[in-house]
Amino acid sequence: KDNPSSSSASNPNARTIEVLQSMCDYYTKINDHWRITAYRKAITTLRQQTTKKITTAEEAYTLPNIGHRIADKIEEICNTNTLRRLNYANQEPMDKVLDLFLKIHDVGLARANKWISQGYRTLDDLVKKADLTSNQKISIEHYTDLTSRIPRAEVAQLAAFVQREAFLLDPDVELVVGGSYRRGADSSGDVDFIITKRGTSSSSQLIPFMNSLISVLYEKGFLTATLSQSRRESEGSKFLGCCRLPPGGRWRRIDLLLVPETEYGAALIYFTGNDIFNRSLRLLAGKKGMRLNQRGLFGGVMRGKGRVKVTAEGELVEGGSERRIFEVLGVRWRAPEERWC
Ligand code: DCP
Ligand code: MG
Ligand code: MN
Repeated sequence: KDNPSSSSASNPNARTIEVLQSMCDYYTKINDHWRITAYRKAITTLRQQTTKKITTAEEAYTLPNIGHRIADKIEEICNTNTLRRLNYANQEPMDKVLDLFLKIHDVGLARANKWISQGYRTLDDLVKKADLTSNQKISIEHYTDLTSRIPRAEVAQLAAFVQREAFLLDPDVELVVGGSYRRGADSSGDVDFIITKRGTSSSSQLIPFMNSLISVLYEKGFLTATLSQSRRESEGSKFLGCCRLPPGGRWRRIDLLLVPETEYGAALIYFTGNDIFNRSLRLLAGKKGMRLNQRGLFGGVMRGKGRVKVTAEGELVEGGSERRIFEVLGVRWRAPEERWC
């Protein structure tokens, strides 16, 4: 950059290269591999233009390894001597670093800000200098895969893989993909399975099945990591992990949630979302003196004059049927595709 030794000092495109290099440095800081490569290639091309100053986007675009976006930037640099985008990037670089860190599994605002205050700016900084949990390491190691959206068709393939193995273990177990997939999304952040079996009234009854399923899925090379697994009924039995389509598919996040038949409807509502829709249903339940959570719709929770709280949660009004919960709440049935908020 401030290095006059190379041919860049005499290159008519020196200023353009300098500004592009600042953009490249910025993308390096936030680990945007794709853009880092694009900028590096464009800079290499410009370095080779030792006799002609490239001033228009049109000219730039005819050169090798310069795409439309960077071509436009080259024209902007020639017209204004800088880039608006660069000023913006330098004003809010920490927001970008924060976003980068917050996408790591088990990293919240406090942790991310602590790392920033310790001077860490890239995933590489974290790997080399920070004290990481094993989940954080996994999540950084497969950062690009795990933060990419999963195309709907791939969610369907992943689901079919799990459903097949589950059927072989116990044909009476039902597995539904909830989350954004059930709402009809084109792509999902993860695969959310809701698992139940007729005749169950406690999720602990499904734990032996879940343990067998997890071992089989590991044996088949489908599961690649366990991020957390709760076995106590009070926590709701669940498995959070990573998987891939064997052989060699991209790493994806998968959640398995075990629910007894008696709570299936409430769990379906909760894990289908979206979160805003859930919040509004809960609010509505509250207004009607009821309480909705992922285990059921409870009544008798109004305290005070004339009404006594029956149990910690109130008495169960409905848990098993999604449709019944809508009915009791007095709201029109909304198909999952209509639950975007
Ligand atoms: N959920 C919620 N409140 C939260 C987190 C989750 O109500 N704070 C519910 C609603 C979500 C569902 O759980 O739809 C699944 O959570 P995900 O984080 O997997 O979200 P989605 O599946 O909706 O979206 P994505 O495609 O990003 O996975
Ligand atoms: Mg999801
Ligand atoms: Mn999820």
